[in-house]
Amino acid sequence: MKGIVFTTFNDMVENRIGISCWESLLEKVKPASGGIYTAVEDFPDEELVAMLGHLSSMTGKPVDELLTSFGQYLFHALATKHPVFVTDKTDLFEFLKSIDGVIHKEVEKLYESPNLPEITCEQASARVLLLNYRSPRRLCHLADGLIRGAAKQFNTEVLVSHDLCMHDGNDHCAFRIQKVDERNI
Ligand code: MNH
Ligand code: ZN
Repeated sequence: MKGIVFTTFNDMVENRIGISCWESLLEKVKPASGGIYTAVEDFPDEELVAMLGHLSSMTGKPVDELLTSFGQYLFHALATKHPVFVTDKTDLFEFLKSIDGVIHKEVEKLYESPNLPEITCEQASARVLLLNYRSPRRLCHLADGLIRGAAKQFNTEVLVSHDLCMHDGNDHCAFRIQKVDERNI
């Protein structure tokens, strides 16, 4: 996982909970980096997973829920760092359809060999987009948060359901994203 994911996780923990929480995560996980993460370097996925586990024990919130909150926070950070991807599109569904073929293609050039998921979209109707997620890292709850972060960015109220999940033995996760408000269609 690229350092930007870790630096953003560090920011979220420090801003939402406090620096002492981040320090205790470092004491428990003892990352080889000592907690000094740089944006384009790679760090072990296991470190993030371990930190989420400890954060879950500390807050009493389930890991999946923490990962979804983190996805929303991460979306905001990525959109701030790379504003062109969000200013380029006016509609949430058009944006989500551009992740695989445009955004993550550019990410391949900006970050050296990133570990990106495969995202495919199918527009089922004017108000419904089906989004499929595939990744050996099975970070679908992060994807859920990123989708919600994107919806907020585009001022679009949505209902998101996670209809198939890799954690239940499926070969991919399927999300159904429904626009609630007529004005966004
Ligand atoms: Mn996207 C990982 C960039 C929007 C889903 N994404 C990453 C990584 C970068 C990144 C960088 C880290 C790669 C690595 O660790 O090696 N993503 C972006 C940017 C935008 C973006 C710049 C928009 C701006 N990403 C989205 C959206 C989704 C998404 C929206 C929602 C479906 N991205 C992911 C997921 C991962 C990821 C999920 C985690 C990797 C994985 O699942 O294997
Ligand atoms: Zn899933």
